[in-house]
Amino acid sequence: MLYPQSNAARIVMDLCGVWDFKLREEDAWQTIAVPASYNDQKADPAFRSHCGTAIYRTRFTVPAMAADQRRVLRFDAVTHDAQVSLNGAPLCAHRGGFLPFEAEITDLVAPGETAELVVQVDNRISHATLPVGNEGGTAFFGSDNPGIPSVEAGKRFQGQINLPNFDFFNYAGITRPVRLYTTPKCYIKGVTLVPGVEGVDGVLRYQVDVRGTGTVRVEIIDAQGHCVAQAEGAQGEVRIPEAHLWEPRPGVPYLYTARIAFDADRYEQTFGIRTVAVEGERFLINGKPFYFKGPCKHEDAPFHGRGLDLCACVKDIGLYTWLNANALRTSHYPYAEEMYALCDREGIVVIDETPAVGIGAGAQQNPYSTFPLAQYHAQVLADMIARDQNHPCVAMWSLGNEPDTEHFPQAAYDYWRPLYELAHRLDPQSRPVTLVCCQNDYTKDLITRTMDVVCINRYYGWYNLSGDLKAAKYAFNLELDFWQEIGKPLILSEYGADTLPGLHSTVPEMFSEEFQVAYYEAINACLDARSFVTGELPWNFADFDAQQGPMRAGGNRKGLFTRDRQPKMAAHYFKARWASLNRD
Ligand code: E8X
Repeated sequence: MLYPQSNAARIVMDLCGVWDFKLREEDAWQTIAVPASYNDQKADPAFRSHCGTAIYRTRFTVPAMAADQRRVLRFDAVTHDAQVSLNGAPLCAHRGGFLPFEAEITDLVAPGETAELVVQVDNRISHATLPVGNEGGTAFFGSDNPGIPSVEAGKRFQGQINLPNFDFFNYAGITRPVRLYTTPKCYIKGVTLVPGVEGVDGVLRYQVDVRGTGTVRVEIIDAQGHCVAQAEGAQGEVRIPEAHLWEPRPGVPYLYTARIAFDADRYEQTFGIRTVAVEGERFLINGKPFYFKGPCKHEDAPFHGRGLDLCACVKDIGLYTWLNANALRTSHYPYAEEMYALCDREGIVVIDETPAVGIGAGAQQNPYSTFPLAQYHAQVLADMIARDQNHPCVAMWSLGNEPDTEHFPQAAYDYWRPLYELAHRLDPQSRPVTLVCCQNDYTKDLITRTMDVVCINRYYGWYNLSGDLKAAKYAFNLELDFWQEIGKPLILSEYGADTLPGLHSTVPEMFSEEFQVAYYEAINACLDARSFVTGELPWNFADFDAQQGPMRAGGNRKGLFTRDRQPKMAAHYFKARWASLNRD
């Protein structure tokens, strides 16, 4: 699904702004900002605890200048499920809160006519959603006292509530832009670009999916605006003499533009000439070993919640540069398209992750035979790849985060291996694929070791061997001995310590800034001693909001930065480390 583009042939009308809103049908209309999560926009506690549908409403008028064009409504993301109606009639529905969907309205609203748009947004999570919600029991890190009559009665009194099986606030709403865009009747529906390198030349295989009849013309425009190659036909290959490669930071992330014409339609797709591969224990970009260094993130900011905040995106990527970072993982869901475009421009390598987090229910329940997810998960993976496939910054796909891979190892293998193969089949660039593994009994885990890159989240010294960094190093090295034998590149895809800014201790103890630095020094010493380690992704870039509970004091505090992006000591530590870290 192409990102909306305003040009000589197309119009984009932004429908963002202040809409009407109510949590329940019987409520009075209130104001709400779009795009943004609704949860933090009002002081009403119901906005944080709501479980169910909420209702958005707006009106828009189709411009007369769009008279002879296709007219399409596009929602970049509505979290989690959407039912959309136009002038009181059902228009479309979408399941899943992190990928775009659209509906053509050409024959439904005439130019000059004003239409009413109503969006019902459902924030409920369960064993059938991604991310996963618990059904009964508690939320992630929740405390439970099973069997105590008064507690059981209290749970019944609670009625239906969301129980996230994940550690981030279950933000909801119209979280990314809503637009009305137009195309000519004969139009460009999709663009697939597969870059390659031959000697000093770039080679671009392309495919343009069109509707209608006509000739496809492609011009390749360099960063200086010069046409350096051209081709005709809906698919083909163009050679770009002496191409400038897209290089991750601190290299030059050089971008070209494919300028496409089809009948009266026009579309411009930026791309980069770069190659990505895994060879032995190395991750290669443009044939050179690449070491991932950069914190995992969340889409999380004050007021907006998980809603697109372009200023926060620019600020955050600027802080990645400040950190001397070169990579990020889109934990734990596909981010807004604007973030990938920023990473393309800034040379930040992205591990693009599906919203498959929380697939597990402990040793007593096999999630792979009881959570109805497999088909839906495959669809979400396909939609994510289709959306993000042309971004040079995307170097690897992550099928999900921290599923149960130890209690039912064969069932886990049978669930995840087909998704691994599907990702390789669907991605025209067949990029490396991983699955981010939770702290577990890695000797029982059959699937993690089969990925192109082993990604493990490990919290030695925090969630286990808490505060004892000597024991943490000893235990982590024992596990690294195991992975050494597997012979795959390994990324430590999460490690971290909750840290209260301003809490200091001469003897580094947990939650102090000194401990956070000492923790990273200890674990990084283990990584530095292993040649098969190809990346370090601290958890997390910044403090972020999470489900309240006895383990969360104002959210998850493992940030290198505070939630308002002020550096803790660990941010300065990594800035210095990554400035001089020359690993390959
Ligand atoms: C944490 C992180 C959480 O925020 C992230 O979304 C997934 C968790 C640690 C593993 N990984 O809690 O800060 C929790 C293991 C439980 C023993």
